Amino acid sequence: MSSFLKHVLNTPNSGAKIFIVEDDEITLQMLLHNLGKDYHVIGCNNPLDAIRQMKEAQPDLIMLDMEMPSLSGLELCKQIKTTPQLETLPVVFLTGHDDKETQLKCWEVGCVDFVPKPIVFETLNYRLQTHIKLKLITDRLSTLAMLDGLTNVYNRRYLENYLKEHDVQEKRDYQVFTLMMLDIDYFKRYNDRYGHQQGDECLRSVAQVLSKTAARNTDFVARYGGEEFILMLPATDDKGAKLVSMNIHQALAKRKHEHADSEVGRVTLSVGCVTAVAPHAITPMIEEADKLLYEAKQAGRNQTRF
Ligand code: GH3
Ligand code: MG
Ligand code: MG
Ligand code: MG
Ligand code: MG
Repeated sequence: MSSFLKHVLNTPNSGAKIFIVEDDEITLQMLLHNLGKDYHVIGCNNPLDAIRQMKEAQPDLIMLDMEMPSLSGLELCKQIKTTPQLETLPVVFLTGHDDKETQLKCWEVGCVDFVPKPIVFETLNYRLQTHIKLKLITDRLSTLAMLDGLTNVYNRRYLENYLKEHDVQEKRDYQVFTLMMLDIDYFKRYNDRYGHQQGDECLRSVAQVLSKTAARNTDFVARYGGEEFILMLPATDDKGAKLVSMNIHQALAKRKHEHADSEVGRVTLSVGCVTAVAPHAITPMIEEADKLLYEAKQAGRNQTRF
C-alpha cells in the first residue's frame, strides 16, 4: 500500500473540511461546537445560499438537515449532485425520522449516510471519519490516474478524455485555439550517450519548461508518448502561438542541456503548431500538428512549423 494511503487510513481526521446546512440554530451551534474540535467546520442556516457557499468553500463532506422550510435537504442534495464542482462530494443527512420511506428517499438522491436525531456524537464522528478517508483516497487516486508518473504533466488518458469531451459537436469551442505537438530532437542518441536515467531527467526538465511557459490556467501540457508532448492553448491566436513557441525554444536553450550528438550541441525541440478559428474539433488538429512536426524535423529540427 502506498505511504499516502496508509497515512490517510491511520490519521483520525486529517483536518478535513465539513460543510453543514441546518436551519435550526441550536442544532447548528451544537454541531459546530462538537465537530469543531476535530474538523474545520462551516455552518450555513440558509439552504437557498448553500450551493454558492459550498462552491466557494470546497468542503470534503456535506451534512444536510432534511427538514428545512425554504428548501428541503432532499432537494438541496439533488442540486449538489448536478453541480459539477460538488457532485462527487459525500453527503450525510441529519433527520428526526428514521422510518424506511424517509431513509429510502435519502439513498435515492445519492447520500452516503444517514444520521438520526438526536445525534450521538461518538458514533457520528466514526461515520464521518470513514467517509472523509474514502473521499481523500478517491481524490488522490483520481489525481494519480490523470498524471504522467515520470514528468507530472497530464498523461495520455487525460488527453484522450479531454478530446472525447471536446470533440462532441455541441461542446466544440467557439473561440480561437492553438495546439502544439513537440518532440525532443535526437533523443535516442541522447539516451545512448548519457544513459536512460539522465534521459528521464531531461524529459522532466522539458516538461517543466512547457508547463512554465504555458502558464495560463486554461493551458495544459500532456505527455503524448515517449518524448512527445502536446500543448493545449485555448484562446490563443497565431500571434500568441508564435510568442509561446519562441519562449519555449528560448527557455529550453537557457537550460543548456548538453547533447553532444546533436547538431547544436544541446537538447532542442521540434514543434508542429496549429491554430484553429472556431468552431473546431481537436483530433484533426493533432493530425495536422503531427504533419507539421514531421516537416520541422525534415527542415533541420530545433524549430516550429506553423
Ligand atoms: P527525432 O529527432 O527524429 O525525434 O529522433 P529521436 O531519436 O528523438 O526519435 P526516436 O523516435 O527515434 O526515439 C525516441 C527515443 O525516446 C527512443 C526512446 O528510447 C526514448 N524514450 C521514450 N520514452 C522514454 C522515457 O520514458 N525515458 C527515456 N529515458 N527515454 C525515452
Ligand atoms: Mg430543520
Ligand atoms: Mg521519431
Ligand atoms: Mg524525438
Ligand atoms: Mg518521437
